Amino acid sequence: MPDCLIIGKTNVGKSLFLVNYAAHLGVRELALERRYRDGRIEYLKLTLTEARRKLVDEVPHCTRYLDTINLLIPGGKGKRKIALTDSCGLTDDIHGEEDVRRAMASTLARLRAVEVVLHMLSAPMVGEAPPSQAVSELDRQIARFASLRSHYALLANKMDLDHAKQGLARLQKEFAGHRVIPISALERQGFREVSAFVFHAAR
Ligand SMILES: Nc1nc2c(ncn2[C@@H]2O[C@H](COP(=O)(O)OP(=O)(O)O)[C@@H](O)[C@H]2O)c(=O)[nH]1
Ligand SMILES: [Mg+2]
Repeated sequence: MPDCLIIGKTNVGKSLFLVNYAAHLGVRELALERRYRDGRIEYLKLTLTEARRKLVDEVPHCTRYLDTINLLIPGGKGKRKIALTDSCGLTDDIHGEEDVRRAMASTLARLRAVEVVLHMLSAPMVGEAPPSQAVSELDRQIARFASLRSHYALLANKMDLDHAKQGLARLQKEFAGHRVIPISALERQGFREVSAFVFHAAR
């Protein structure tokens, strides 16, 4: 089964996307495989409400493990199975906490191993920033690295917010040549386009 990784900075909406995208695909209860850095694996069953409460955070924080769910992605005449993993948010600077640095390292290790990468950015953040700071070096490196080895798409999230359109236009220019899919994890917009991309990538 192809592995698909959601990667990006903290607070861009990775975890909310995981939950709401699963809901959009008809999942009513999330069966999560939670992999800790030391190799320990925990299996959790969460309702969508529980998952949103436990996984999504307004205060930027780091998911210190990799959470994976199996999904059936519709497309064409059939469905394809993928394993979708939510990862620890990355930061531009070296994080002060050892634990977080290690979690980020596991995210990068996973990035090397997966077939499909969904690289998430916050479109309003990109739109609001001064042009020179709109896209960070970290995001450029993820794009460069991931697009060479995996099926790669950039998800421009939070399209429901102000400045998102401007951010999307910037992303399309900065990442010309890459697939950029505008979405709102909150309002579940753009999910069919994500499915179309993942379905083809997962063949
Ligand atoms: N308005 C809006 N808020 C969002 C969207 N996606 C995520 N958020 C919010 O952004 C914050 C961070 O979300 P989270 O999924 O925890 O981000 P993560 O750190 O990348 O996993 C939470 O307060 C979410 O409710 C979106 O599409 N629109
Ligand atoms: Mg998260």
